[in-house]
Amino acid sequence: MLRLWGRPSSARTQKVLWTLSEIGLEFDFVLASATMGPGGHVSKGNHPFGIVDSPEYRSLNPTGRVPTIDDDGFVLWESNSIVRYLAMQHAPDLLYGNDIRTFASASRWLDFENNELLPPQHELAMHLIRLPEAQRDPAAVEHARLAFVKALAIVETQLGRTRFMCGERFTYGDIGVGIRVHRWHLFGLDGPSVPNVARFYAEIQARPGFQRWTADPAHHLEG
Ligand SMILES: N[C@@H](CCC(=O)N[C@@H](CS)C(=O)NCC(=O)O)C(=O)O
Repeated sequence: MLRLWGRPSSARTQKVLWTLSEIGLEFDFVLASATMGPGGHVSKGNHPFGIVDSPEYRSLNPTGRVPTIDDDGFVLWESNSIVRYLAMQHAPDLLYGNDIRTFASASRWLDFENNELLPPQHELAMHLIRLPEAQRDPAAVEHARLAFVKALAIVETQLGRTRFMCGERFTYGDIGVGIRVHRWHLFGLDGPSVPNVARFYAEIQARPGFQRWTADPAHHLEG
């Protein structure tokens, strides 16, 4: 059976969890992290899930980060590569219409999520939630908020042209953006009106994969 190492509060792990759920693959989920544990972030004195510092895990993933998968002996890390692999190996029709250009378009939006939406949102998570209050910086929050809003405008424009990020049907390119839109909504910060994003957000919230692994606010707001 496929095995996944990660943690539920990791948006990168959630990309893999949501993908697995869309496909309907059964898997073992091994809780692993150096920075988060059952009680929250280690900066608040909590014990981490661990595993990632063990020689066994490092032999699978030398970065010591999550997520990692083992699919019947094929080991892979880097969340976006895992999502692409799962789509190609297990569900090309479902996740990109078995079409190379749709695959490439979805791959682009996954990279955009990683490069443009993730960095400011990571800053927001640290300075709004994860760091001890004395270390939180309102200027860092404002800087990250503006950077996120700028990237979100690009998503808004795309969703004004197409129902989903890559056209009229759901693809794996919607997963990364979908998680960031959800987390942004939960943060409750000021931002411009984005009606196309709102329509998209309502659509993805109806998907069982979103509901199972991404919806729970605790996976975004606790740390
Ligand atoms: N580029 C890597 C980054 C992996 C990464 O930074 N993962 C975070 C969780 S989102 C992590 O391992 N944090 C430390 C930990 O939880 O031990 C990927 O996309 O998989």
